[in-house]
Amino acid sequence: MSKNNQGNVQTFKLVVVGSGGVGKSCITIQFIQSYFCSDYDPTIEDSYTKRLVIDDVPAKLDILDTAGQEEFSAMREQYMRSGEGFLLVFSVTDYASFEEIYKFHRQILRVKDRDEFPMLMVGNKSDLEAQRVVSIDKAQELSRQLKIPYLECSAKVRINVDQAFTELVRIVRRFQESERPLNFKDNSKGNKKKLCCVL
Ligand SMILES: Nc1nc2c(ncn2[C@@H]2O[C@H](COP(=O)(O)OP(=O)(O)OP(=O)(O)O)[C@@H](O)[C@H]2O)c(=O)[nH]1
Ligand SMILES: [Mg+2]
Repeated sequence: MSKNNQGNVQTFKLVVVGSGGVGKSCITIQFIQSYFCSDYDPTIEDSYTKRLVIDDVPAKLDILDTAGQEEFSAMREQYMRSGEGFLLVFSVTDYASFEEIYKFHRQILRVKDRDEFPMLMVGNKSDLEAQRVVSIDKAQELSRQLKIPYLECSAKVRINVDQAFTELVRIVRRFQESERPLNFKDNSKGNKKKLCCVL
């Protein structure tokens, strides 16, 4: 469904989570403003909006760039409650940030009280190949285990940045589609088959 009841473009509330320093703000700023900032300025919380067309359907993205630093972790539950889709970001140069993905994943499912929820795992800083400590194999193993897709990106050289956000929107759309009550899904098929039972 591209438009809501008022005929407006559908808004997607996306949240970028992950440990401190993995590049959440750089990915978000690269996506929104098309530049890379090499200074590290820890985030408390920033929000951005972007309108774009994904698979021929207009969308408005409300993106929340969150704090990775532990001292702000008390704010997590609140943004997890309102998020409709999550980018789980780690750095391929920081093994501890990769291990944290489990925790973010588990906390989101707990807050949502669900077995699955729209998420995409992102391994950032793929430009720093010489400093890589998380192999693609290892990341894909976790991706299969958590049942969420995996993408490697570089905010610095702008690889897979747009893809991360657009893919997440697709995941959210598929999820919302599957959540819709059956009778709203497709009215074009006419009468549903009647159930019959043989006595
Ligand atoms: N080489 C390289 N450096 C990156 C990349 N993305 C981010 N960085 C650098 O990593 C540092 C941290 O980036 P941020 O985007 O501020 O990290 P963050 O995840 O937002 O950190 P918090 O706000 O504290 O949670 C900065 O010095 C960035 O320049 C990348 O793709 N490649
Ligand atoms: Mg930040």
